[in-house]
Amino acid sequence: MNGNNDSGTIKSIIPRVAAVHDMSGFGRVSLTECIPVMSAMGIEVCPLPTAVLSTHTYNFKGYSVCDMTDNMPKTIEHWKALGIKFDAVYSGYLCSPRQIEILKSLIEWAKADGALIVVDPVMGDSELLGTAALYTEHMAEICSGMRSLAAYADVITPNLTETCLLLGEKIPEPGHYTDNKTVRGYLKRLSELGSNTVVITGVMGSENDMFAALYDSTTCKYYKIDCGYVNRRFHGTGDIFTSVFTGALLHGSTPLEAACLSAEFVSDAIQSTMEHPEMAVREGVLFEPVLAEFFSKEHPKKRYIEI
Ligand code: PXL
Repeated sequence: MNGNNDSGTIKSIIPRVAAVHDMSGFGRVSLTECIPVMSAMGIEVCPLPTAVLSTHTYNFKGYSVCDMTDNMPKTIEHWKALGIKFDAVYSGYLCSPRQIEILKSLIEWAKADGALIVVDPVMGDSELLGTAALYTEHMAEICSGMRSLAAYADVITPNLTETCLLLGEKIPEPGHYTDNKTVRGYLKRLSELGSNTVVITGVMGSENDMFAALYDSTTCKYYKIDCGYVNRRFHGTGDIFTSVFTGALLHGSTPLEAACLSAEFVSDAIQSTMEHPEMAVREGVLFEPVLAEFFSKEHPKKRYIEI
């Protein structure tokens, strides 16, 4: 046996995820976070790049963008021909409206074989960008497609700005506080778009209270998960949150356990960033020093409450 399977399937040895994100060369987002984080969790990551950029788009001028839309169907066809089995499809930043339909075709194929579908509807962040909110102008064209993608997903993980974009609500001002009743309403309405599990990241309840909110429709319970407030803005935390969340679900965690682990990882990465005040926000969070130990240590702290 040489490992090549003549029956036309390539089974996963460890959990395998098709990761549909951009590759930004500098700035720690998307694939440059998803690959190392999920690899450290013992997950095989197969990237399907949506774009290749010199840097991400936040606070950089003159970045190069190579739109990978035309390459995506070819990659998917090759994967199908090889019979590669995916345990999950995890999508993030998309570069053109056409990528929505291409992604749906990948999801339909992988889901027929039982893959978990995680959609992070990456579009913007008013905490960083003010009420203009969108990462780039083309996100306005992608928004309705992101909403339709939710019906294909088991899990969606928008931040608060993306939540409002998906629900047609007013974009929150930076520093805006959201009460529990409003959070529950958002979670419920998002779940009605079609996914069983909904996480909203980057919510502020009050001063010093930064949390992720979770709705698990199998238990009909709502939770707040403490993300460890720090008085500074960060970029790229949503991508590491959802990478850990997806990895933990693939290892059998419940959504609540997965959300607590993700919040702790983001919080530790933020602490490590704070040790380097010379780091600009656009450089992302310094998660690399946290990676080596994080997934082998215990995580005893209780970080959630039911709301
Ligand atoms: O993490 C969000 C993200 C992903 N990909 C690209 C981005 C951003 C946010 O700025 O610009 C290219």
